[in-house]
Amino acid sequence: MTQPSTLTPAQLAAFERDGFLALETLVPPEDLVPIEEEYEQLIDRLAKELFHKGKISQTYADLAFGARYGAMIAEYPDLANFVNISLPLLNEGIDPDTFQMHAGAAVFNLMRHPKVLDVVQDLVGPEIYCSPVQQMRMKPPANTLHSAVAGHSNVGATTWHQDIVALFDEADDTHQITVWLAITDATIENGCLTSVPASHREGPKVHCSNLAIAREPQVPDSVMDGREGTPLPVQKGGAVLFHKMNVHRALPNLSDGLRWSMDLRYHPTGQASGRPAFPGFVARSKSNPASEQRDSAAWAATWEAARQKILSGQHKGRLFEDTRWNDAAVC
Ligand SMILES: O=C(O)CCC(=O)C(=O)O
Repeated sequence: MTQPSTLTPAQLAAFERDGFLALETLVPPEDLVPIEEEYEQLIDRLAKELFHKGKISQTYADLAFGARYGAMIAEYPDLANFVNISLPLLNEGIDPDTFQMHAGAAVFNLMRHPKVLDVVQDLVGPEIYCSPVQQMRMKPPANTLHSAVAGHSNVGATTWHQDIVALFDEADDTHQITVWLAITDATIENGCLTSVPASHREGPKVHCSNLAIAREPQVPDSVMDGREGTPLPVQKGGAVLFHKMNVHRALPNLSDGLRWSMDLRYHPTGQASGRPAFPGFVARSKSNPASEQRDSAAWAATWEAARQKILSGQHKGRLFEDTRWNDAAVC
């Protein structure tokens, strides 16, 4: 160990037993200020650009951040792409205008936050790769959602799934950990996660494609068999850690405010991410500290290079695994 363990033996045992661990607090809320400011500026810039292009009817400049984002996305559902921290998960129908993402410095700095990497190190060891399998989920109140995005898990509720389902089989042996980070408080009312304890020991589940949006695969009700899972509310700056086989979902946002989180994934350096078209980076290395990516602009450039490669047709193959364990007899 390069440093004292952050997770207690009881927490490590709980993660092993349940396949998840909720940390009521992890990143100090003051360390979330840069991302709040970065997104405030992003939304302000996008409001002006989208209004100028006639995509939204006004800039909503008089609204507070969450309400402004909610009003904009209600008019322009593709806004979800512009605020996300991954390129869209599309295998066909890619439109260069909306094949967008946000790769800002505050996002990068949170991915490398020492408190995040310390808990990841306790689970995967000291050679830590930050996977490109990552999402920013900004969820306005469910009753304000445009029908075009209501079924999209970055904006509306998230259906039951195991994280491994969205990875190509190159990552079947990858020791991937999800770190789900709450940027606002996550409550039962505003759509916190719920997870089925010990489901990571049950093997892969049938996932059916949700044809509404990007074919997001989900475990059908017939397979869930009435199981509701354990709700996992955490405070702003808190986190939930997941095993890649754990079955979980997020509840709808029934509050009148924004519910905001980011999910990050890490695995030991050298293992496959399961999403080869997208770039990850070495987040921490005990054996070779010089290999760590510490430059947010260089990291952003890797995403732009991937975007150009995909748009130009140089990337051969699908971007996103959306068909694994899709058993027609069940779906
Ligand atoms: O936040 C959400 O809505 C879902 C997150 C999730 O399912 C995940 O991180 O794997």
